[in-house]
Order: sequence, then structure tokens, then C-alpha cells
Amino acid sequence: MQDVILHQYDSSPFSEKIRLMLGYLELESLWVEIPPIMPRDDLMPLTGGYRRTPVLQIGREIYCDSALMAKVLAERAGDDRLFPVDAAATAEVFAQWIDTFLFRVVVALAFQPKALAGNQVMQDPSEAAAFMADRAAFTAGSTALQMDLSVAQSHFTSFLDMMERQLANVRFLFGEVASIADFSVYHCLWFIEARPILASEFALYPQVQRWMASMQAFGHGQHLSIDSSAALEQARRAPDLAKYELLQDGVQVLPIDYGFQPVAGALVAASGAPRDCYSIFRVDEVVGQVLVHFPKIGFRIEAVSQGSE
Ligand SMILES: N[C@@H](CCC(=O)N[C@@H](CS)C(=O)NCC(=O)O)C(=O)O
Repeated sequence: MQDVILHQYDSSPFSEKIRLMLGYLELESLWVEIPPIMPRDDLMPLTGGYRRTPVLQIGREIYCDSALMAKVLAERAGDDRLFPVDAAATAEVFAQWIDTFLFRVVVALAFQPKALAGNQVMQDPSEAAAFMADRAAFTAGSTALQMDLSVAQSHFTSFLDMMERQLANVRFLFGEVASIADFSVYHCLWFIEARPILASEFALYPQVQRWMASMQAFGHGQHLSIDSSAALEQARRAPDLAKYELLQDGVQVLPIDYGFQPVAGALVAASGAPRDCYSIFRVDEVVGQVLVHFPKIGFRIEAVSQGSE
């Protein structure tokens, strides 16, 4: 069986969502610690340009976006708790709202001046400048991660109030078992909790704290660290791709909200690919054939105009 490789970095909340899911599903994995800012020279041959974090690799197949990774991992574990059969669509739509709207709220809180004051990267002026320049390039052309601090604060408080009331009556958000919804909320709250100066945000919410502790207890599963060159090698040595049918050549896929760095190739229907995703076939000079999968929700596909590929 081929290894599950997670390309991630320590402080990334969406990475924490997947790390915790690996623990919940009791899946073994290999982790590559990628740099928090570009360049990521060993990742780009795999993704073909996609630079959001995390990225999941299995052989020469790449899964972009944590929403898609959750499906792939649940399927691999043969476990339907993340997508409970009688509430899969509702849980998924809820998670999508959290991963976009609530994430925007917590980004505004986590990057407010008082929170940055305690951040190690921001202490060093040249590291801080490099980080800010990287994120400006990353979010160019998008306002999807921007929110006034006062708006973010009031939405965060209202959200915690709702969570607290519900969690007084139930263990997890959709019942007695944790689902995809819990993992989406968890990584957003983890992002805030990780900043000591903001930790008091949770003081008035004992049920939320109890729920956070239950989530944390799932752990990260058995995992080993590997370096990025070993991950490239795994792709290079992986068996050929399963059968695929060419649907449309000359396309590119990119997120609809932020991180507009496209991945170009051919749209294919691949056997074994998850449902409701775009599978892009590319041939890379470093690793050869690669199939890069994106969920349809949150991404768009378009023809590449001549000369832009
Ligand atoms: N919808 C994406 C969001 C991913 C995302 O925004 N990740 C952040 C880090 S947690 C990111 O990519 N930041 C810029 C970077 O790492 O290059 C997902 O679920 O994977």
C-alpha cells in the first residue's frame, strides 16, 4: 500500500485540521515540513503551481484542499464518521462555511497588532517583511481573507456563544460522534488558542473548552517526518497512474476565493478519483506523470488562453 504523505507546516491551521483527522481515523502518515513561505521548490513539481497548505500526496496523485483530503482519508480508512450517512451534505456545507467565513474571522483576530506582538516571525524585521511580502503575493487579486477587526471580534463572540449553548447538550456538533464539521471549527479555534495573548477568548466558554480537549485527544496518529526530496522520490517511483480518459486538454484550475495560482494541464476522468472533483493530468520534468485533484466546490476550471500556459 502506498504511503500517505502530508505536506504541511507546524503553525498552519488547515494542516492541523488534517493532522488531527489522521489521528481520528488512525491512519499512519509521513509528514514533510514545508517552508511557511515560498519558494517551495520540491512541492511545485507535485502540485504544478498550487501553493495553499496543506497538500496530500499518495504516490503520483496529489489532493488539494483539506475538504477533498478529508474524503480521501475517510475512504482510505473505510470510516464514515466524518461524513455521517444521514447528515453528510449538511455537515459538508457547514464545514465549507466554517473553512471560509469563520477562517476569515480568525485570520483577522490572529493578525491583529496585539497578537502579532508575541509572534516570533514578527519579531525579526527582515523575517516579518518577507512573510508580509509572501502573503501579499499569495492573496493578490483577492479580498476574501480581509475583515475589520471589530466585525471579526463580534462574529467570533457570537459564534462561541452559539457553540457553548449547543455543546451543553451534545458531545460534538452533529451528535455523539465527531464529524467533518468539528474538524473545521477546531482548526479555526486552534489558530486562536495557539496565541497566548488571545487564549482568554475561551475563558467564558467551558463547554467549548471541553469540546476542544476532546478533539485534541484524537492526536495526530502514527507519523514519521521525511524530507521533501524523499516525497519527490516516492512520486517518481510510484506505479503508473490508473486508467484515465481525456475530457479536455488545455485547462487550468484555481481557487475561487484566494491563492489564485493556477494549475494547468488536461482534465481527465480517472478511475479511483474521488467524486465531485477536477482531476488534472500533467507531466512534470522532475517527477513525470502527476494527477492533481481539486474539489469542485471552491475551485473553478477554465480554458487556458493561448500563450499563458
Ligand atoms: N480551503 C483551503 C485553505 C488552505 C489555506 O488557506 N491554507 C493557508 C495556511 S493554513 C495557506 O495556504 N497559507 C499560505 C501558504 O501556506 O502558502 C483548504 O481547506 O486546504
